[in-house]
Amino acid sequence: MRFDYDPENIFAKILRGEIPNKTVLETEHTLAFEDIRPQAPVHVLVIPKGAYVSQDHFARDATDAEILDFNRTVAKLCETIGVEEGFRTISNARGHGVQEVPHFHMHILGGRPLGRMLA
Ligand code: DGP
Repeated sequence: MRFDYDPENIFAKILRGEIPNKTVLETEHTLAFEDIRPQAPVHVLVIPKGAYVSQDHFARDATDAEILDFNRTVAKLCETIGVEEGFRTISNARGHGVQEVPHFHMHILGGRPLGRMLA
């Protein structure tokens, strides 16, 4: 699979500081910020700072340090953003996944019962 990263996507602009965001947590390789269209009381987006299009791109090509940092950041967020009673992570990819922003991101949703997604 070839992944073509568009450096003009909105999250690349957030990472370059060209548009504002409500940062929740920032580490060496990872940024977490509030989703602009929250679907739950807690809705945080977690993105790597590296240029990865989707989760499969990130998992294949990111360094071990980036992957570890990303996952530890998710763990830290789950302890601090108010989802002790449960949460859902979602990562949409490409057309069938209805991915709007072509920079890998993980949604963390919580703060209310989320309902069953899969039968
Ligand atoms: P998706 O690519 O479909 O997984 O969802 C992209 C999410 O990104 C969507 O929930 C809305 C959010 N979003 C889009 N533009 C911005 C923005 O400029 N700032 C922030 N904080 N979130 C954004």
